[in-house]
Amino acid sequence: MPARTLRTQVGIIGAGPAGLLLGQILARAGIASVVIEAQSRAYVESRVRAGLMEHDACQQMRDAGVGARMDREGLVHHGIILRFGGASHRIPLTELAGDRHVTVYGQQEVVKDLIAARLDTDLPLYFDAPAQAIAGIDTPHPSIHFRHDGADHILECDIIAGADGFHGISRAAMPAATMRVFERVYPFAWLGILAEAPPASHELVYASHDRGFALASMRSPKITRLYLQCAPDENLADWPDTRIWDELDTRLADTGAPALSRGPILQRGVTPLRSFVAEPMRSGRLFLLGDAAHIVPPTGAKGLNLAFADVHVLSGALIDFFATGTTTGLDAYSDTALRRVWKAERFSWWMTTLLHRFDAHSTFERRMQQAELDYLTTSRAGMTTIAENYVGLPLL
Ligand code: RFL
Ligand code: PHB
Repeated sequence: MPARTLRTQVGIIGAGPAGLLLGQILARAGIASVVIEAQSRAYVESRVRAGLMEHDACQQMRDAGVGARMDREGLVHHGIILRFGGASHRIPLTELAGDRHVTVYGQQEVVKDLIAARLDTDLPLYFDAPAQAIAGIDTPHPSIHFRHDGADHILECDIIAGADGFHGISRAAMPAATMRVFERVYPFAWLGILAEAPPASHELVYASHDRGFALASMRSPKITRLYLQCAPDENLADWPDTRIWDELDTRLADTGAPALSRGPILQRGVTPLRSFVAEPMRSGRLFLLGDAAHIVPPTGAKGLNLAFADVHVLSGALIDFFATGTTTGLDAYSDTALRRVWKAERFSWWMTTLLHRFDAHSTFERRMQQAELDYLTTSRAGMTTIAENYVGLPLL
């Protein structure tokens, strides 16, 4: 059977936060797109990942007309807690970072809101439609080859947005000769759980402990999200529920704070930690966004926010391009996006290095971490550095 040929202005590979937000902003500007997603709708709507949105990322949701439920249900936070040596130290984010705050709102809720908005338009979003090849990126009409409903499809476009995450096909379609990759793989991972238990703290707690890092986050007043530093090849079968809770209690201990409430564990998983940047983020008519171009370790809560920041830069450039034919914004996309990407990479790497236990560290290096934490939490300048980065650097 011959392949079915479709046409659009922007072909978007991936219905994660990056691809969906891009499609939504373009739709509101009258620009047609087709979104192609390898997985099912149920799968992408239930994938538990990020939870923390920067100040400007929330505004991007509102500006795209999808902020109403986030504003109703999201939890606004004005501070975070750094916990070490058994004591808690609050970083007053809003006070130090120009009246900006962060919002706890699960990534799958962001994805659900964006999918619902997409389905309200008559623009196509194909689930269970893996892109298999990208062709003609150096021509005015590149194309995406994908499978859907047992048939081959070819999507002809003016522009391709590769928003297909770290394991997608878009980055691999960039010419290897001009691409540079920068990478750090950390010697640990995070064991994450979602539990039906009220959070013990109203604010997120980042704990540095001799046994390893731990993080207490949340999704709602009834649901906690908790993480433990573990080995990269950690076997979940070795972690019955009581071991997970006991280890969280040990690492998150603070005599002055309430203990964790325990409850049924609804979801669990192990996430490796990596820093990764591919440069440039554009070749010809193919533009990479989000995790397809860069990965940060989750310690700084930057991945989703960085994907949104890429969308901000690319959507502006595409709106100009389709309105006037100018390529100025498109030509500047990679350099503009990368300036912010590298600063988020730096913050995420620094928070990771500051808070985790490294087996290769000597006792001297552990003392350096403790002295740095002590400095940061007692200096207004130190706390301001954390606050400014945590609420998010300005969009470019
Ligand atoms: P995504 O979300 O990976 O979406 C890519 C989509 O592309 C699809 N796809 C394809 N579709 C068609 N054809 C193909 N050949 C395809 N190959 C792949 C995939 O199925 C998928 O639906 O990338 P995007 O949009 O760039 O979004 C990035 C974010 O998902 C990611 O950065 C964050 O989740 C990272 N992250 C966090 N970010 C934050 O900003 N704040 C946080 O608090 C935070 N916590 C986290 C995190 C990531 C975590 N994990 C599990 C990696 C916590 C964790 C545990
Ligand atoms: C989360 O709630 O999933 C979360 C929050 C903050 C992080 C990472 C993950 O730094």
